[in-house]
Amino acid sequence: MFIKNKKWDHKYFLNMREEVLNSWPTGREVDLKEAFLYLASLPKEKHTDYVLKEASQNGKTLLQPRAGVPILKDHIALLQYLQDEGGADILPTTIDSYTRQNRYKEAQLGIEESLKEGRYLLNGFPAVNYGVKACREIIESVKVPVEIRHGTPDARLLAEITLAAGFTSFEGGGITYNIPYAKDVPLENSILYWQYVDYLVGIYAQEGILINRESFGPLTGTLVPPSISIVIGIIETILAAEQGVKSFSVGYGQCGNIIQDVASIKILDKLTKEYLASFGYYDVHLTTVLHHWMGGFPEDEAKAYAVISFGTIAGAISKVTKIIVKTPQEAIGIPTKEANASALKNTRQVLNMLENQNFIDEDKLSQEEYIIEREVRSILNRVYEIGEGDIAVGTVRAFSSGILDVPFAPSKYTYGRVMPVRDNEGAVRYFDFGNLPFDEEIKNFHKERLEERARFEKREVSFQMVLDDIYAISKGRLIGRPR
Ligand code: 8ZB
Repeated sequence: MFIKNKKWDHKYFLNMREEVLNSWPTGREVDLKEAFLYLASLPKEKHTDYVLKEASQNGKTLLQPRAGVPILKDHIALLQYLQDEGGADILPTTIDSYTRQNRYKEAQLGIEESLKEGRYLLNGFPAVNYGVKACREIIESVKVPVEIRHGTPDARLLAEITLAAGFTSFEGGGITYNIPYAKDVPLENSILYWQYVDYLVGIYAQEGILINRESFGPLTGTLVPPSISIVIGIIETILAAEQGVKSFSVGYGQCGNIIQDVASIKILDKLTKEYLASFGYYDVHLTTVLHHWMGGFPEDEAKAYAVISFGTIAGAISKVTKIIVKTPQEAIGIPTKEANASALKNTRQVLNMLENQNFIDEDKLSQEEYIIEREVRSILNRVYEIGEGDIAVGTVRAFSSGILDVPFAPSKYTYGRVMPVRDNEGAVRYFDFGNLPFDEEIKNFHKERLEERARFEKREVSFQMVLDDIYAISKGRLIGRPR
């Protein structure tokens, strides 16, 4: 195995960097010394880590939309609208699919054809093609920090260009931007590419410039059991910390049972901090992120708002640091700027109304926290063991043997046996544990919960239940009950 969870040798980084910066012309625009000065000259309000710190200290929840169009001036106007009209606290720049696959020639054609035809032929903003200088126009046109959001197994060049341009947060990770996004990129490769990104962020940190890194918690967005998402978030945090990252956000996708969602965010925060410390990383600023429901949405906009608001409730009660907001047009595709801003306002209203309210049954909450925590520890401790003390080695081995698994993932580098289903209260449980290293207490807990639902619905626990659950929310329910 060629990867290890070990801080890179600087010469090794510099050698690879030559190759990365020479792989597309705009790579040569990157000048690190000049970039340090540029980032240091930005007002603190444009630094994601500063804004996150202010929010977590004041118990405030920040809002961030998704947005990206291929024409620079349109992209700037879109972000300004989401900032001024929607009240976004952190802005995004969502990258197009060609760039995510390092297909910069096709992205270039996409820009040119979009200009010619007067409509967008790319599904996001191709930042590599625009290069450092053009990207800085974005940063200079808005008042809040901007994060790069994408889905790229190999984001080395994208990171070089956008960090130098003044984007102060960068989403992704070797696991979360591979397993749900690619079919045949070996996990070892993507972990290596992301160590490069984290090492680069570490170089900025040495200059006093804290770039925030964010893991993509929702994974496949399809009934991912909380413990799987949490384990992977913790691993990506540790891999990043080893390379020198000092500001990290772990994420979680709304599942729909409020108690489970609140418990998950609390355990995500608590255990990530605990494992960071136990691995000896004491100076990483950690924050949490909630993604509104990532599965299928109802087409009806009023119903979609209900799904969104429901997620916001869990975010408010768990005091999550940031919410990534879905829109009423999710079922249709990329939202209009108006729909996007409306969703931000809807989310803000729910958050404001829930300030200091808490109506969660503490017994149920601690029972849920207890089981999630036990599951996370079971998996993580086993990953560490089979990695013989190296979490990167353990991760690769765990994915090939099913000790770690992600449901419905396209990647052939997952075992692909684990299967989720909802219980009678809509919490996501395990229908098939695959090879996850759970003891009888954990397994029985899930079995009992599923039997309770089976009795209520007067049918067997079966794969049909799983299918019904996958479509339930888009059809107006949480649980896929028989008709
Ligand atoms: C994995 C993330 C999927 C979500 C949204 C999708 C979906 C993708 C853009 C976008 C606004 C874009 N998304 N690309 N939203 N502008 N360019 O990410 O709709 O909700």
